[in-house]
Amino acid sequence: MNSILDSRPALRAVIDQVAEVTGYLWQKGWAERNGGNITVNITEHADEEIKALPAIAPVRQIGKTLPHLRGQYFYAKGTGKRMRDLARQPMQNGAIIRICPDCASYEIIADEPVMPTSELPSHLALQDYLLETGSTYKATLHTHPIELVAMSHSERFLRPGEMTRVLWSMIPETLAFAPLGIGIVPYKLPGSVELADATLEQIKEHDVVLWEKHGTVAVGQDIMDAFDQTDVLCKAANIYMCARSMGFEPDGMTPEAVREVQQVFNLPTKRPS
Ligand code: 2HA
Ligand code: ZN
Repeated sequence: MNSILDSRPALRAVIDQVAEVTGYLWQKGWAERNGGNITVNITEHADEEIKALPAIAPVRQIGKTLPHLRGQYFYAKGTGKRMRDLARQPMQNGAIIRICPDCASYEIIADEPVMPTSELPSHLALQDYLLETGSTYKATLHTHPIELVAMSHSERFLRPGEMTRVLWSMIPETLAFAPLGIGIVPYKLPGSVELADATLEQIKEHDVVLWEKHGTVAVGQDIMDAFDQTDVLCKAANIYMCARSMGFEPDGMTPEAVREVQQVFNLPTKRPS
């Protein structure tokens, strides 16, 4: 079967990277069944031939009007599809969509009529914000990282700044690579517009957003970058968990050591929030 990727090596490379990352998500245990979802803005690869492609499924509503998305193209994981299947067959477990001129609906154009992720409102709200702010980020990743979700079951870690403070203090790299920390969104219905709105507010000031008792959302230059952001924070949570399993509350780096890393590496001197 013909694929939109045929004779488009640059677009194929983007989709190959998505497939590589979904393999990691499965291996890490973050992607049970159809858990998690991905969008990548591929508009820069939309040549005249792609722009002329007709819709292959009826137009569907996003649930939000997103004014910066007019005419933009995205690869989106399919709803109900497994990350581990996507790793082998990205175009059978995801699709290319085009945002319609009303900025409130979309159509699928390739390769197959695979309906996009149930979390499309959240993903596209973030993509709209990235375009609005002139960001070069293209990818959004929602996944279910075990240790971070476990921490979100504790009232202590839902307090503003507390989870960021603890994670930053586990290992200097967390601070260096996630200098804005992790933002918390109180529990909301998966796939809802309320969840999308709350996520957007938190991503403005954080590297990664944690949905209480559900999962994370990250944005990045590409999907590998979004994965790394999540992985760095999950590593810190894992160290915290290992210390607790050994029977003690970890001391954590001192506030002075944290400030020193912020200064030496020229990081934004943000207080945990
Ligand atoms: O795609 O993870 O939040 C399944 C989900 C919904
Ligand atoms: Zn989810």
